[in-house]
Amino acid sequence: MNFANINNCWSMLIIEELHRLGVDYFCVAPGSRSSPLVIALAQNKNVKSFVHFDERGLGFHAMGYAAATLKPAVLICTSGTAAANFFPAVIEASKKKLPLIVLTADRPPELRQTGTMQTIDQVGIYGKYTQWATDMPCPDIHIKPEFVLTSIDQAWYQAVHQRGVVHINAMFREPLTLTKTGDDLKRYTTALNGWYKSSGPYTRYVAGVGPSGLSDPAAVITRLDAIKNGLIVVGKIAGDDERQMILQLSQKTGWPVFADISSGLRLGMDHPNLIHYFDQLLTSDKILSQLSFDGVLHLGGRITSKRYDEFIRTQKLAEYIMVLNHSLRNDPDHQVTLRVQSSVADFMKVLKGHIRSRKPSRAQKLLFKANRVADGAIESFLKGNDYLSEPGVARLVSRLIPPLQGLFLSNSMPIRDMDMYADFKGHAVVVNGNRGASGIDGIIASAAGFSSGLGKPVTLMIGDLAGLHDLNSLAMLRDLPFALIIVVLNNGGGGIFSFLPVAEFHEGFEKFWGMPHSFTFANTAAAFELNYHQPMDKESFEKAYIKACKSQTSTIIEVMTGRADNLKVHQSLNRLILDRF
Ligand SMILES: Cc1ncc(C[n+]2csc(CCOP(=O)(O)OP(=O)(O)O)c2C)c(N)n1
Ligand SMILES: [Mg+2]
Repeated sequence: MNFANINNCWSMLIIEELHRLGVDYFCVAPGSRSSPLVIALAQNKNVKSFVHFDERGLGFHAMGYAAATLKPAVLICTSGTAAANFFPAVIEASKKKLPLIVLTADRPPELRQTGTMQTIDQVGIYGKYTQWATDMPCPDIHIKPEFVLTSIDQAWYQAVHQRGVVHINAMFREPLTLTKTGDDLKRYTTALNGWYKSSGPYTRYVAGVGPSGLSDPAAVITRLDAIKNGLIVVGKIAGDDERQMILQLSQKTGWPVFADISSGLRLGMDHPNLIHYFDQLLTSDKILSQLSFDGVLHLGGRITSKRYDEFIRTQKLAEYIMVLNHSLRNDPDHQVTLRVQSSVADFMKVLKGHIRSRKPSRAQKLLFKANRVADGAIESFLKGNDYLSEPGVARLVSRLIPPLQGLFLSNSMPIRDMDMYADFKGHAVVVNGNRGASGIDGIIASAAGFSSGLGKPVTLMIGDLAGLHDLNSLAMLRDLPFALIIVVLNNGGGGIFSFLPVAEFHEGFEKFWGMPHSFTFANTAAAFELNYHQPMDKESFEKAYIKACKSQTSTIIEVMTGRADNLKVHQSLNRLILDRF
């Protein structure tokens, strides 16, 4: 390696070491102080980069990439408020336990706290949302170059194996470009000759020596076995193997499965034990009066349905077993009696052969029948009129989405509607959403990063306010390798609030919660050179959606609805389902 100066040397070591660790997606926002890092990035031909001017959107893009790949993306920005704009995405990544490496450039110590421009206190700026953070000194020939490599190795280990966000605040003194300074950098880096010749990282970390089995499998099995009327609840899990294992377990135990939209068991999956419409069924007093569970096996992350939370509070549970692959508490109702830190797959392997076969439970038989009834009711309601309702759009997309796409669901109604009304007879596509902090910020950018990570086109379902919140991120679609099909459900404000008790506060509801507006996305689409459709009925929606998916071009499909109507549609649908029981 040839280095122009010490800044260039350290920066090249940083980028090359990250590449050797398998990190190959660098998200960059332009700026001056970060130039040494970005020059080194441009000089390294083995890594991919993505550039966007708005650090807030870029942060969410990197987070979305990590959500799709479970590999860290690197964020690079200049000094000043640029770094602060990564914060919302850092929070979302941290709450999801996703790996993310944030490299913020900073001024040298002699310029900090001197009133010089574009300088803020960046040290530890993301506070407790980081797994690990360090303030890297300015590149200096008096500091061993091995320090740079071991710092990066440690950052990677913290991000990947400890599952979190790491922040490297990297100070640089001028020159920030390739000006030669006369330092003998060949001699300075002689100790790295072995590293140059190899292709691996300097320090290799080996995690978790030994089998990843449970420390006391017998105790887990005994407690699981003591459950008489069990319920399996599934949040976000890893993949197809885990899905199959869960279905086998439910088959064996006869316990019904409540699977969240993010679980991968909700779309394109049919099995007698899968209760797709459990959220709707839990509104029926008739059904509720017949349900009585004494134990829950909760696999993976939390689930979207609030009704499940309300329901489970009413059950006299002897056991609530939660299996999750990280150590954070995930128990807002303080019900968990046994918490297992494990991947679902490892947990299932331990259980294999130890679970006794039982007949399908009474609850399972009842819920299975009710599930079919609910499916018929939703189908007939949506067939019966041509009006493009929000639940209707969710159902249409779930049925029409091509198998090789991903689906990203915005907070707040789009993810709920898909969870409640999606047709399970469509394709089993990968689903994601920002349920870490449940923000309506950065959704377009997250979906774009998710698409890059998946290496597939993505359909994004988003409300109008969440869309307006992240307009800047439409600019990144031009450089996205795959199309983003954005279905905007424009109900002229915050539709979710009509479902909440605050809707009764008539004096200020519209102004402070509903936030009515008459903006549409037609001119927005034109400004960002995106295709645009505004279908008025179901048939034209279907046509527009199929056309957009085929076109492989990023498209906005805007559906105009109304908040008051939306509330009524949800109520009528629910009534129709209940009437059939
Ligand atoms: C960053 C952020 N600000 C505010 C909120 C509170 N909030 C939750 S949903 C919502 C309204 C969303 O409106 P829209 O995107 O149009 O979706 P709709 O509810 O109409 O489906 C707001 C403001 C939030 N979750 N995140
Ligand atoms: Mg809205």
